Amino acid sequence: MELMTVLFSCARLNPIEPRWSDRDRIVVSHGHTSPGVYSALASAGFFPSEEFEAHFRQARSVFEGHVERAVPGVEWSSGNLGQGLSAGVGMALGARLTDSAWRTYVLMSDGEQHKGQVAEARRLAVKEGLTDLMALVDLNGIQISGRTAEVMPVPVAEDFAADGWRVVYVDGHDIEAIHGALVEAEASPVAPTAIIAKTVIGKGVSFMENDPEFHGRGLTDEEYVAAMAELGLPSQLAEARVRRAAPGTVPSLDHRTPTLAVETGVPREYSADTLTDCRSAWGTALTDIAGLNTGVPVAVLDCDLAVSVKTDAFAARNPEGFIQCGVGEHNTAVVGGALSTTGVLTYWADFGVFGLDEVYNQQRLNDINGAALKLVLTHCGIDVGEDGKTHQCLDYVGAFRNLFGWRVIVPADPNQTDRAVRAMSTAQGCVALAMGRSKLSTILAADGTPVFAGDYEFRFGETAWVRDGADGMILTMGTPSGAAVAAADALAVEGVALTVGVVSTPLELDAETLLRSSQAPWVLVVEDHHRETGLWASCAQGMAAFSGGGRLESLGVGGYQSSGGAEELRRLIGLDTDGISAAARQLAREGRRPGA
Ligand SMILES: Cc1ncc(C[n+]2csc(CCOP(=O)(O)OP(=O)(O)O)c2C)c(N)n1
Repeated sequence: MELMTVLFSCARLNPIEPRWSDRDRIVVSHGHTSPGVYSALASAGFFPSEEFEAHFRQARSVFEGHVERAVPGVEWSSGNLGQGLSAGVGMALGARLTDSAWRTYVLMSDGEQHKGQVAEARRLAVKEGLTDLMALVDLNGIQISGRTAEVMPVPVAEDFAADGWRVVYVDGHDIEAIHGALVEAEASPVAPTAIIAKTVIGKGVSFMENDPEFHGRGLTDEEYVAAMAELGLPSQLAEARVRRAAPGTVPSLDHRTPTLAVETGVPREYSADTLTDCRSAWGTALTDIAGLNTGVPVAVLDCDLAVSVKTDAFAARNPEGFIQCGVGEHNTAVVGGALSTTGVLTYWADFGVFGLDEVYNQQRLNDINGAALKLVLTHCGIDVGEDGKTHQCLDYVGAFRNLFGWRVIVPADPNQTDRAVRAMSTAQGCVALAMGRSKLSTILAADGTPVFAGDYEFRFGETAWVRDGADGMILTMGTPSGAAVAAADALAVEGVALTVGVVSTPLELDAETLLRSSQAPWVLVVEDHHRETGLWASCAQGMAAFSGGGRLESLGVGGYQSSGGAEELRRLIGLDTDGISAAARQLAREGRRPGA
């Protein structure tokens, strides 16, 4: 309480304008300390204290059990321990990249210091020289299961010091000492500072002090009255209960990150005979955008894969915006999310398995926080080179399907990649762009011209209808799109006319796509993705909603695959032109399912 009270009263905040752009950023990493945070915010004038006391943890109240960005004064929704310091690092980087003077403070607990992500964040803070960043660690020695020394001993101060932080010890109940430490750290910015505050849990209430039982247990009415008496404060139980029955008056703040005025420039064109990878098209579009936007800071995060994910050219041209985070994906995901809320156009490029699968919960929290991270996932599907199954991200659509806000784009060729990069850069919220590794041909219309060039505009939800035929339909996305078109062309020679739809946003199929799928005699979904959770699943759901009667088959990835070249693997599981042709030929022969 003392740490929070001092910090929320001394930091540069504006309760009248909680999102004032130059405010100091305070991240509460131990989100379960919400009653303390709400008390301190109420004391600092953000809302009336009675409001949170009455509506704490009540359904539809903004005062959730773990702090939420929708509450005035709360900077980052937290509660999943071990992530707050990363959010603070992101915000401190934001101050540097936007040339702002805010300071960033992270309130932390001791139990969460065991988390590996905390170490990743500590090191990045030092490496980036974030001297305006401060961690205030509540060293109370107690966590849910008992004494921290027994649950998991962690040399908290030594860890910070070993990673290069300046460490200051204070008595966490001494208001003047806490204030003095804050002032001193601000006056001599030589390193990020950790204030290690020794505290006693339940301080001031004799029967609660230092007792792990009260870490998470609420008080009975009798205990509450006794505790308040010991503290010399009036009991307000009856009044609070009356107020709880009335509606709360503190509205939620819009927690979504506003879009930035980003200049996207003129798209690049890849001609009919170009053979290149979508990764390179992304890297080129990125440097175009960075070059155009001198007024909007652009940051690119990397986890030691810049050459593979094609951000090396950006790094060479914009070293100030290139943040090398090392092999620390959990930290990077949260740094990126938090940084994206500070007025910095933030990209993170990584392999699909690392930028998504490795950090699923971090990306979920970025979504909950209304962040605007632009995530570029390369090496998706089995298209990873010879790395084998540990590196095959087969759920880049399916995993995001579970997160309500994330949007996913799966471009089919370098032309579409270029346009998608430009579109995602101005899109609201978190967007992922998922692509494979190998070089792809340009998708061509029936007349031989590139489909995704010229007048083509990327639009979320829109399917590109690149072939038209009444005998059946192939719906595809991403890497195998070219092979799917080639298969349709091969069948056309045999007298079977197929429609081919190339989907770019598999989680948001438009009505036309669903209607046409429902009306086709059969639909073969071709995707380099887990065959039951990607595009096929979207079609199945959509067609069910349209009560479609056609036959829906999937040609995707049915299990973890071995190492091997992309061509070789595609041939093995039938995702090459021959395999797709064979599957389509079979469906054309069988036609509609009887009764459909
Ligand atoms: C990643 C994660 N794992 C587990 C929990 C459940 N949890 C909530 S509070 C808590 C103990 C926290 O102890 P500490 O970090 O020392 O905080 P404090 O004692 O200050 O409350 C745990 C394990 C969580 N919130 N997040």
